[in-house]
Amino acid sequence: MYHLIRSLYLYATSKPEYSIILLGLDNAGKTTLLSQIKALYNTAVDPAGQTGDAPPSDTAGNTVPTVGQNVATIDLPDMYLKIWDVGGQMSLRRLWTSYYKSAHAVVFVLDSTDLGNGELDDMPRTPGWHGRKKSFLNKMDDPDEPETPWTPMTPMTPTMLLSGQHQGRLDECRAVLETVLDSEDTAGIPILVLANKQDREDCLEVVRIKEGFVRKVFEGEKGGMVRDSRVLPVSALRGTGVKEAIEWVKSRVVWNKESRPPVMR
Ligand SMILES: Nc1nc2c(ncn2[C@@H]2O[C@H](COP(=O)(O)OP(=O)(O)O)[C@@H](O)[C@H]2O)c(=O)[nH]1
Ligand SMILES: [Mg+2]
Repeated sequence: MYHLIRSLYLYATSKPEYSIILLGLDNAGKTTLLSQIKALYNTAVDPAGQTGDAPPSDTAGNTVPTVGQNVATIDLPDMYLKIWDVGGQMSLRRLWTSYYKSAHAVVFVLDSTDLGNGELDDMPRTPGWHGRKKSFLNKMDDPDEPETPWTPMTPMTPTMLLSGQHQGRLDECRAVLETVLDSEDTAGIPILVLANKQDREDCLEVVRIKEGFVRKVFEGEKGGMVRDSRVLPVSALRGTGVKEAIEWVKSRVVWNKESRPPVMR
């Protein structure tokens, strides 16, 4: 009888916990985003003890490059969201795979000011291309790899060089996103791509990021299976769009709970 009551009590008081991983290149704004999420959700208590809307944090952008991981759990009425910010520097990216199996969703953060014009080469073939496209990340391991992994769709002109119009870290970003999509442990889990730093004047518009970059990567040979995905504009620094992003993640992890069940807490 005791056990039955205890189980009923635990059932009635527990909530599902879903894990989310924040991925993206270093400097994309992952740590800022996590601080902003904490500010918007965890301190949202007004003097009457009621949960309300907290103001965005002014200090969320005071970050240092992440070594190791930051983690925060936000306590929502119907679930816990445990959000992992794992460092984005090249040397730390290989650790990401250890988080994939237990993740219920991936949030991939892009720096919208570091993607050049956002145009990917449709057919990224070089003269030595022989039927496969190697990841930028594996290039150094492969002696057969042609020297240039892919050529830009719009060749650089002297005017572009002088005006500073370059591709930013577009190719690196593509390679990293492809590696995430290519892993069998992320197969089928929802992926939210956040076009961050939309507060900056020099940012690339979200529609160009969506059509020019994200769609091509998702539809490319490394895009893998059809999956639940979305591209949303945010400013992690100001907090704009952050709640919409969390709402999308919340609805999608619930949708996908049959294939990746939450942990009950
Ligand atoms: N203007 C602007 N700057 C941002 C935004 N998000 C992050 N940053 C800045 O970008 C830099 C890198 O941010 P950080 O969160 O450390 O990136 P991480 O390496 O992905 O964790 C910091 O100087 C942040 O203040 C944003 O939305 N707008
Ligand atoms: Mg960081």
